[in-house]
Amino acid sequence: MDFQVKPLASALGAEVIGLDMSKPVDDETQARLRQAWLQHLVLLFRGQKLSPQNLIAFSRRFATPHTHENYEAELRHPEHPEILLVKAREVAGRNTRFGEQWHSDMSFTTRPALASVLYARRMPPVGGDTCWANMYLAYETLSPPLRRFLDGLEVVHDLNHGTTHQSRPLDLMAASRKRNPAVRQPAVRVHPETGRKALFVSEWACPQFVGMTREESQPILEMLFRHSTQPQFQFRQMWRPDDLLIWDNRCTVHLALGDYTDFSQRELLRTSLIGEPSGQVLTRAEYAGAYDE
Ligand SMILES: O=C(O)CCC(=O)C(=O)O
Repeated sequence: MDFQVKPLASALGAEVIGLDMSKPVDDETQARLRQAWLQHLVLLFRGQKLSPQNLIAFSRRFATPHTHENYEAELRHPEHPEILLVKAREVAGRNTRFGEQWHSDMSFTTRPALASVLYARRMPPVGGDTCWANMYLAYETLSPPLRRFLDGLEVVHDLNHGTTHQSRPLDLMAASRKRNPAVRQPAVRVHPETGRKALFVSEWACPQFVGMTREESQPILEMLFRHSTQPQFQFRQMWRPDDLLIWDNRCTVHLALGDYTDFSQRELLRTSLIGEPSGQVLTRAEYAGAYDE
């Protein structure tokens, strides 16, 4: 099957032109798509008319979709637990959006997502873009001493560290922590398919390095968050309805911009593809102070 791949930014992101992803794809085409994806990290397919089943079938060609047991039930599609409903909703009286801070999906679990897929259903006329940053470049552009320092380090990934969760009442926080206890992850991961190293820290999830205090960790982490998300490492997606996009969570972080006011206008469907095992759940002793007694 014939298709073109058009880069959309210098750092990452490309559009695939000429394929209808509601139809089956032969093995050779799928292998070429995977190569393009590994090279560009984010692939966009415009104008796709997909049913939930088509979306799951597209996702399954890359890896097994997660069924999202560790997410709140109301976020899951009522008939297809492989699909998350990505839209703003009210939690404890506050409008909450998905992905308000930079993150890599499910990094706060011991099976961080290999990839995620978003399919745009409704979009506001302006705003609501999503940005991705290339974490290979983030790692490779650090100085050799800092790379050596990070190579041996582990970092805490905690879903409840994010600002969305921090503003929740304690009972919701406790339920959330029960579903997703904090984990330790390598600060630098070797991508299993490309062999390249990528920085694995994010503003949403990472309060500190393992074995270091928060006071010691925070200046270094803040520098890494700034460094890794600088504009020249980014691709920005301006959504249109029927856009289908897949990204590699093993070497990117992303952020949803909240610059729109009518929350009912934006809705996407997401699948999360199960990744390689990584990290371990932290004990209370290892992550002192973060658990509410
Ligand atoms: O709404 C978006 O654009 C992105 C949502 C997001 O961050 C996620 O699904 O992880």
